[in-house]
Amino acid sequence: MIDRSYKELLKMRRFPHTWCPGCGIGAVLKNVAMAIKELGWNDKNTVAVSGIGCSGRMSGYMNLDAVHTPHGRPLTAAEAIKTVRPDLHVIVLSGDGDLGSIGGNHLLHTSRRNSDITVFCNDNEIYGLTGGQAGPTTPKGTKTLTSPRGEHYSPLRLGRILTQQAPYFYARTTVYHLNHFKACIHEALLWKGFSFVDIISDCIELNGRRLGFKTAHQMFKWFDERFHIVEGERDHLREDELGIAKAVAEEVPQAVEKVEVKPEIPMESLKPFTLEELHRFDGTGGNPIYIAYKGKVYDLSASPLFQGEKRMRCHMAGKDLTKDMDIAPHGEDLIFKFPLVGRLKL
Ligand SMILES: Cc1ncc(C[n+]2csc(CCOP(=O)(O)OP(=O)(O)O)c2C)c(N)n1
Ligand code: SF4
Repeated sequence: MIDRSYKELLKMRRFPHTWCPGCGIGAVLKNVAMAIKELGWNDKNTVAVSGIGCSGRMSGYMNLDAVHTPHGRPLTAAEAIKTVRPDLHVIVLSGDGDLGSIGGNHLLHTSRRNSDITVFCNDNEIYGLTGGQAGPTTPKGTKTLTSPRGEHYSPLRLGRILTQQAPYFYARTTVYHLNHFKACIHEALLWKGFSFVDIISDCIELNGRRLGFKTAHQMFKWFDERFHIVEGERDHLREDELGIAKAVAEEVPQAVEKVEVKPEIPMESLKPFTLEELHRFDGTGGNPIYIAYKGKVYDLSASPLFQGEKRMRCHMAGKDLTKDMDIAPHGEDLIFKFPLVGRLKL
């Protein structure tokens, strides 16, 4: 008997849904709900977040606490939820346009921060909801509403972007390769850290038909021609490969800063300068640039602050800057690098 208990996780009262017949989104929603059910997760411990688009409507059909964010912002909301409620499972259900275009910057940084959320990207390679405009993942040459002679630009390679820096989990699958698709969803949900499932899907009405496909099934066969499944541990995927690329955190060696310990020179052995004498060392007439700080005199002639046409800091040359430095403490680092040449005679 077929187990239909996953339907508890769907808001059945909202059905029939708004998606076109044959659209891949239904398969994404159903299989994510099935995987959540299999893991024993429920509306008490799982939250769904979406952006805007046909795909972005998915969270509204889930019988979970759900957030429907503005366009491009599901990752910000998801990361915030996970931050304040780490006990919850947080999933994002959205489209390639929402996540990769207007939400692209959030994708970079949420993945970089390795927030423990799982993203299901219904990647139909088009802006579906708004009528079939070319989106960030539209393959070059594709005829769309906004590129009737073929898309001019190369697509954003989500797989390359998301596997640049460990740790990462990036899976590519399609709505047609069902067993593979299910396995990717399952593994992504269990991954500790940021996981992204790039689900190649169809928008039959506003992309497929323009490309000449008569049915969604014809598009699925096209996915089968374009992609093949690769098994086993992978750290990267080629563009025609379906699989899981993952890597755990790299051990980044910490740079040890070498601090040069200069021997302390006794004050009495330093050359004494009165304030009047110090004023003469202002860089004019071939003189070096001296500055006094906390009773010691330093030679700042080599400092770039005093070089160049404008010699920007020359008003400070030949002076005792102790009081000025009290309000600019980082200046100490600048001064201490330079040779100590004397002391102030009080
Ligand atoms: C700030 C803002 N810009 C643009 C839009 C228009 N808009 C709504 S959905 C969408 C594209 C969604 O594409 P995708 O995420 O790929 O979802 P699909 O509809 O293909 O499932 C755009 C551009 C918007 N709603 N808000
Ligand atoms: S317009 Fe495209 S993406 Fe939107 S529901 Fe229809 S087939 Fe699906």
